[in-house]
Parts: sequence; structure tokens; C-alpha cells
Amino acid sequence: RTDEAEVVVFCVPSYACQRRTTLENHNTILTDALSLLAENAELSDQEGRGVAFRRAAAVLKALPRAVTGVTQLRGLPCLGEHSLRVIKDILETGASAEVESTKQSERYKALKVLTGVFGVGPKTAERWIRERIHTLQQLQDSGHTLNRAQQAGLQHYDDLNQPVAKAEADAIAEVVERAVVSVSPGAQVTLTGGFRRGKPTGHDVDFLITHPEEGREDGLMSKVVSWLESQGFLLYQKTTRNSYLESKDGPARPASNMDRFERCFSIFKLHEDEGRGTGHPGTPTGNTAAANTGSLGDSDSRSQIRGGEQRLLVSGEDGGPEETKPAGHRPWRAVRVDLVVSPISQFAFALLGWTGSKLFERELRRWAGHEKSMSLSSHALYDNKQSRYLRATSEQEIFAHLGLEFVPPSERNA
Ligand code: TTP
Ligand code: MN
Ligand code: MN
Ligand code: MN
Repeated sequence: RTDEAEVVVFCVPSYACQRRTTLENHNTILTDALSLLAENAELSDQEGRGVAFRRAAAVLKALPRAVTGVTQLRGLPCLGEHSLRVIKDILETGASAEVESTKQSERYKALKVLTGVFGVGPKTAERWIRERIHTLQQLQDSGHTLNRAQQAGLQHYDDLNQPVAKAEADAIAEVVERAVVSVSPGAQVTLTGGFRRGKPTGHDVDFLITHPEEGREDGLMSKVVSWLESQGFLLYQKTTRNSYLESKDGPARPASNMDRFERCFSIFKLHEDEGRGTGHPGTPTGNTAAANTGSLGDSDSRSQIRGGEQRLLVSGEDGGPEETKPAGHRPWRAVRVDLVVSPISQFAFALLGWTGSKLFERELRRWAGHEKSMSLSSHALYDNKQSRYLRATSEQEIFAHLGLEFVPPSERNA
């Protein structure tokens, strides 16, 4: 076996968007370790280190079988000194001391718990940790004023940290479709994000909404949200309007993955029987989302919900009537849902941009910029040499413009 392993040398192209990465990962032990270091770096405001670990993990995800020795990795791209050391430690001793100590560290554990609250990003978590707030109980006891998102995040902490199953995503898709068709019969809804890539679970459910007639998507989001709210489907929502046209720095900003579509970050109330029975209506409950009072100025609102091993109890005073029955059976659960509205002219770019994975997207933009002198965003593709936008009505056309072989969504799991 060892002899055989010695002769197996892997070879992969250096950009993740040149590779086909399915969900079949033969190196989960190694990629979990590198992903944890990536996550720790990202939570610690070390984006560069985070990307380096993510790229290293992605290379291992693309390998056709398990790595058994470091000699097999010679010549592989994106494996820096640090990542190689971690891989070597695991292959030779079964574990990486750095990964294990990170995992056990109070700081990492606190960052995970706090950023596990929807509406709490790394910067806010960091600030709280400096004030010795490490747990949700300590957060509640601290008397800090939480913004509306964070209050909802705390209230639904357990639900939102429990992975969303595909069947639940499908049930929510039915509701979103009903909402969209009710307010604009010709409009179309597409499931994006991890579920479009074939993942069996996700941390949220992502949808892209468009209308085949340009301009008819205008005003769609607020109507959809009102419909959902009136039917009692929303526990929380925050809608951000489209800022694409009024922006000064041009449509394609390759360095950023934030786009400027009209979007809605929401928390759905998913009923147990929703989408299962036939002809089941939207179950109006009267429990509509709280009034949109705006946040208390925390700009750090990117949520970082991850399956947490630390399941703290948040029930009690702030939990609302449902949360006061700790283990009692509730006929619904809270699910994070992202809605995005795109004009049809930008749909292909939006679809590509919202399908992910995040690393695949980042690598597409890096490829476009560094190898093709183009700027790719979720809105458009700009050719810097020709000084013009390149149109596309499908993802296939965008890959072709970029000089890349088409990679289907199920193979974008870098
Ligand atoms: P996510 O929903 O964060 O990730 P995911 O669906 O791949 O994974 P999970 O199963 O954990 O939910 O983001 C989906 C895609 O949306 C991702 O490729 C990046 C893109 N995106 C943007 O384009 N702009 C944004 O502002 C955000 C938050 C995401
Ligand atoms: Mn494989
Ligand atoms: Mn998602
Ligand atoms: Mn999302």
C-alpha cells in the first residue's frame, strides 16, 4: 500500500474555477482541519490567512482519492508551508496540535458561540469577548442593547444553528413561489446557494427572483415581503434596496463579494406540515414579524451561523411565549432565508454569483482579473482590454467569455 501511495502524485489546476469539485470529498479529515483554521482566521480579522487555508482545503477536496503521504502533494498549487505542516502532522500523527488547541481555545469557542447569533459578525463578537462575554448567558446578563437582527438571532438561536434539510428548503421554495406568483404572475424563482450545488443541508435557503420582462422586477421585493408577512411566514426581515444604479464605482467590483441587488435577509417560520400535504394553505397565525424599526447601528450584520457543538439555552424572559416551553413540541421551526431580486438582463451573473461556493466565486473573480483582465461581479462582466461589458444570458456564456470550461453547479463545491 505504501509503495503504491508513493507513486500516486496528484495534479490539479491552480484556480478552483478550473476544477470540478463535487460533494464527494476523499480527504475530509484534512479539509475539516484546514477549514477550521480558515474559519478561525476569518473570525480574527485575518482574511488573507483565511483565504490561504480555504484554497489549500479546496485543492484537497478536488483530489480523486485520499492522500496518504505528503510526497503525493508535490507540485500541487495553493499548499503553503503552513497548510503543508498541518497536513503532515495529521498524516503522520493523526492530529494537528495547532488545530486541536485552536478548537479547545476559549477565544475560538466564544467566537463560534457569539457569531452563531444571527446579526453578530466577527467584529461585534471580538468586542464582546474583550468585555469577557463568552457565552449567550453572559451576553444576556451584560445588558448590551441588541439590534433587531440580534434579538431575533438570540430568540431563534437553536433553530438557526440546526442545519436546514433539503426537504425543508423545498417546502420554503413552495411558499416563496406562491408569494411571488401571487404578486407578479410572470415572475420566476430559482433556488440558489448550496442547495443548487446539490448539498443535502445548508445554513440557510437562498432564492433569486426575476421577471422575464426587464423592469417588471421593480418593486417586486416589497410586494413579496408584504405577502409573506401578511400570511405569517416571517419572524424577521430586513430588506435592502438596490444600490447598483446609483453607485459611483461602476458595476463590477472584483474585490468585493457584496453585490447591490435588492435583497431580503429573513427568518422564516416554517410549519411542520408546510409543503408536505397537498393544498395546505399558508397557515396564517397572526404572529407576523415585529415592526421594522431599523437596527441600532451595528453595521456588522453579516450572520455567521454554523452548526455549533455548543448548544446553549437561550429560553426565558426574552424568548417569547414559544421559547418558554424548553423541550416542548413546537409545530414550526425558524429558518434563515435570503431573497434576492435581479433584473433579467443581469440574471445569469446573479445566478452564477449566488450559487457559490464562496471560494469558487472568489476564484472566478480572481481568474477574470488576473488571467483575463476582466472584472466579474454578480451584475456584469467587464472586459478591460476591449473597454466594454460582455453580455450573457446563461452561465454557460459567462464561462465561455472567461475562457473556462463550463462547471455545473454540482461541481462548484470548492
Ligand atoms: P451562503 O448562503 O452564505 O452560502 P451557501 O449557500 O453556499 O452555503 P450554506 O449551505 O451554508 O448556506 O451564500 C450563497 C452565495 O451567495 C455565495 O456564493 C455567496 C453569495 N453571496 C453574495 O453574492 N453576496 C452576498 O452578500 C452574500 C452574503 C452571499
Ligand atoms: Mn472527488
Ligand atoms: Mn446558503
Ligand atoms: Mn445565504
